[in-house]
Amino acid sequence: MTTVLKLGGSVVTDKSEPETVDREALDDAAAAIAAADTTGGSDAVGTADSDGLVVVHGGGSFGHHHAAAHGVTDTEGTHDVEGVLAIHDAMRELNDAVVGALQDRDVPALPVHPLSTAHRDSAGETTLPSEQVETMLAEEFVPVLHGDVIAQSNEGATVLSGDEIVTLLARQLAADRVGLCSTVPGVLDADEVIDRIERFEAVADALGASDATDVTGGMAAKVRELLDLDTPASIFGPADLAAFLAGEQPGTLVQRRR
Ligand code: IP8
Repeated sequence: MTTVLKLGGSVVTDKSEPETVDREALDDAAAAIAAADTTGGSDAVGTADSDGLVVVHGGGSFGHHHAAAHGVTDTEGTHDVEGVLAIHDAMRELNDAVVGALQDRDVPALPVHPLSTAHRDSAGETTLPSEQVETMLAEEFVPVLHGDVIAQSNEGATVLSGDEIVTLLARQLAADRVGLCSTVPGVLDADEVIDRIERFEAVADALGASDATDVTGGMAAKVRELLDLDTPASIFGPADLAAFLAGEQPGTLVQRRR
């Protein structure tokens, strides 16, 4: 069983204070991961080589304000090397905290920094080689990736979000499960968690998105990308992380009807 889990930046950081880890929330997440079988378990499915858990985390109060300060987005790049390093260093610091919290709970976590492995072409197509992650999984480590800046042809460097990493890895690893742990308990329709999403059009109104193009980003963009995956994806809050890792489907299940 291969699982790709994203810990949202807002879950593990205090977004009201620049570069502040939410230690309690991070430790709770690390404890839930430590209690789960991260090596795939005896009922593992899929190829033995890729069994296990991959963790990806977002930027929260670390990457985003540096990216904004340097005018860098996922499409607008910079050639200012100090700016690129400021964003990357902030994300590396948060990654150190996440890896450290997992190691403190005896989870065999190892950092993977996308700046050193990924790139984009001038059309915005991202390449994130997964062999390193697959080898770590085969050796029973838990790779921990993060949203980052990466080199992009003709743009200098642009932002690679944790969400894009999740969808790229889910495809490349042929993951069995995807989980997005966010600050909300699922995709909400007037404060009610939607159990299951099979078509974007069915929830476009609730997400405040247009049927045609998604210009709102946020939850609407997440749902669209997850619907394009073959892998079932759950969106849930921190209180449901242990249940997700135990194999349940808390929050909202996003899976296109095929
Ligand atoms: O929070 C963004 O990752 P996200 C990372 O998953 C940076 O969108 C560098 C701002």
